[in-house]
Amino acid sequence: MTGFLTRRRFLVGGTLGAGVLALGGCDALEQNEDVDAVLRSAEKLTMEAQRLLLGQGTLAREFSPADISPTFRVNGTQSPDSEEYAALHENGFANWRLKVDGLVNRPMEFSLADLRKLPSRTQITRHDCVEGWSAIGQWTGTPLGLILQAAEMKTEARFVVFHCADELEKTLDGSGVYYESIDLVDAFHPQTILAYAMNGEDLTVGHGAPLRLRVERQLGYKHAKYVMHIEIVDSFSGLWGGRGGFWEDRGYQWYAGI
Ligand SMILES: Nc1nc2c(c(=O)[nH]1)N[C@H]1C(S)=C(S)[C@@H](COP(=O)(O)O)O[C@H]1N2
Ligand SMILES: [Mo]
Repeated sequence: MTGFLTRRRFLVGGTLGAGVLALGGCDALEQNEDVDAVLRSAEKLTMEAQRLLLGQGTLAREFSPADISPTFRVNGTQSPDSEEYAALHENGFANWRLKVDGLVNRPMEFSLADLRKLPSRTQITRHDCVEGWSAIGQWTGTPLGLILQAAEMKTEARFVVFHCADELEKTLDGSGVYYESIDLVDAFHPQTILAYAMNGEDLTVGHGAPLRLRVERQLGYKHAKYVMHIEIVDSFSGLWGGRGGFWEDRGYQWYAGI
């Protein structure tokens, strides 16, 4: 039953996106062509999401507000320590831009305000860390599929890579930049969102401000925090250790299904 309601909510969200588009001349939307392009493709995404749901679309379990954990641990990086990130944080991420490029016909850029104008999805899910702890939280953000649809991926596209602002330990080839990747099935899954809010508030630095991935059918380390740049690729062999993620390069599974 929960699953049914969840699907409805997502599909209603998509319809709403097309509705917003019909308003056309709204001032707030004229600022960024990339925002307009996302809205134009929202209806098509709804159709594709529906097909996905009728096919193999298993949803991660969703919970009620009463289930939200009173404390949600901050894990891995607590705060990226680069000067660039500090400067972005200092003025409330007003100068932060999410870049979307790689194997796309339309490279795009979004401010946080741009993302907030797009149709959003809110979900209460359980986060499971490979280290053995779990916590339930509510996440709100932009469906990743909306962004990818508008960027028009090329036919060679196979993976979505998330480049993050932080570095952890630098053990391999001198770099410890955090990054992650998922395939297109997970990328277009209705619960895969770029979250800018947690439990109804702006994402904190600890939890990945200003934007973090939620990919609910996989373990915690796939949920990249501090996402700065999304790159569409046909292979991740050329990136860092070549296994598709910071922890994957250090021996963890690339597909971390729960
Ligand atoms: N950029 C970045 N993303 C990251 C991490 C990190 O250290 N850096 N840690 C991962 C791990 S192992 C987990 S369990 C979750 C923790 O998210 P939280 O701090 O919001 O609990 O973020 C994941 N994403
Ligand atoms: Mo984790």
